[in-house]
Amino acid sequence: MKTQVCIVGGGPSGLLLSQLLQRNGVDTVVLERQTRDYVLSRIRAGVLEQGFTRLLREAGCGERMDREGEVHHGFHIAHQGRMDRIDLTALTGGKSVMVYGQTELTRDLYEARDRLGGQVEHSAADVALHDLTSTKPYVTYKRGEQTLRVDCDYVVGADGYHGVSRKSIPSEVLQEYERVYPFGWLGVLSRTRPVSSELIYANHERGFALCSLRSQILSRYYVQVPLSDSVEQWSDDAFWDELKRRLPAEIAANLITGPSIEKSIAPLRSYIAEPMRYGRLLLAGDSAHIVPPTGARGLNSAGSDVYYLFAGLVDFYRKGSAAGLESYSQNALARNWKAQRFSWWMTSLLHRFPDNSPYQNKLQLTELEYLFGSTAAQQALAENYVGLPY
Ligand code: FAS
Ligand code: PHB
Repeated sequence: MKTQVCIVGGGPSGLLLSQLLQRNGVDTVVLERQTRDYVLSRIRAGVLEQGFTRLLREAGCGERMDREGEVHHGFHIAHQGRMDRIDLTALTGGKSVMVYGQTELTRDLYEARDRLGGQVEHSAADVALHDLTSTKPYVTYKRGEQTLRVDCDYVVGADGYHGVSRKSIPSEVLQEYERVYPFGWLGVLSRTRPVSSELIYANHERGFALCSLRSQILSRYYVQVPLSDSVEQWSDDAFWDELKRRLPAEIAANLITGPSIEKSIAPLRSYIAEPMRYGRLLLAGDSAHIVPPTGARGLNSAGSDVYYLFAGLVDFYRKGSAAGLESYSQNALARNWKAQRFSWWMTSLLHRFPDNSPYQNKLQLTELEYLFGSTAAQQALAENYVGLPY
């Protein structure tokens, strides 16, 4: 096969980029290791910033999101027995976020690729990248016993943290930065009415909790658990009881529980790799960076990577200018490091760190006191949560 841009990974990053490029006359092939059903079975992000929703609309994939998604103007932080609200819209001069599940937007992207006749190769095994420092890179992959080859101008690695793309950059070139947290998030999806119309992030001495949602009949809840926990240890009843312990009494009393339709533990890590470009390989999304989900930055950071890549590749093919691609790594890293900072700050603010000293625990509670005593501090939180400019 010959194409202009070969994209490894058919998650939201790879699909959104291929859709935007094809709508602007750039030919792509997407190689996805899993089946479409498997990709759509994963429950992940839930909050989209305006930059991401704009990109989805530009890709012709915003219609169901605008119909079924919920625009949120604020969220709550429960701490020390009280609940305070972050008024995102008032603090950011009118901005808001969209609550619409990653699973749904990925489904919308797949259906849009189908309508446009986009080429997405599923069950592409043993993907390997070749000649990345030449002007004629290529990608091979297996379908059954057959080895196929895709010749292209550029390879985009949108294959997530465990993908092959980042690992194709020589170790002497790649600089990795990482912070692993001593806990994970146990998440439950349930067909129940959400306990609150807006998200509630809870700092509790037993650990962090989050009340989120996908719709008015689909709730998403999380509790912080030790890394040593396994999902088998957590019955639904044990989860609901623990969640209630970590919420203000009046909220816990209104919690509607029900059977979990998905239950999983996600480890938390902060990770970023530099550079995000090596020769004709460009990394996007989780292949280059991971954040703890506390700040809802994960999928949204993938969005700005896709935006920069889309603009740079269209300029390359339409105007013959590689400037956007030359500056891609620098621009994407500048915004991603700010997402790393905010995600680390929100995680440090809201989680119980087992090795914290009493002094550090008091400092954390003081940080919350200061936050809700200072409009400037709340503005700083809000501008990051709704998304810094691209
Ligand atoms: P993805 O990992 O989504 O997609 C990469 C794709 O590449 C996958 O489909 C994979 O099958 C494929 N692939 C991997 N290796 C390959 C290979 N060698 N060849 C071909 N294909 C290959 N973010 C939030 O904002 N909020 C959350 O609550 C949240 N929860 C999360 C929970 C979990 C368990 C995880 C892992 C992430 C979570 N995230 C969350 C972050 C998540 O939403 C990511 O930011 C988002 O999936 C990034 O999308 P992609 O970059 O497309 O990577
Ligand atoms: C979610 O709904 O899955 C969600 C929302 C906000 C976060 C993390 C996860 O910060």
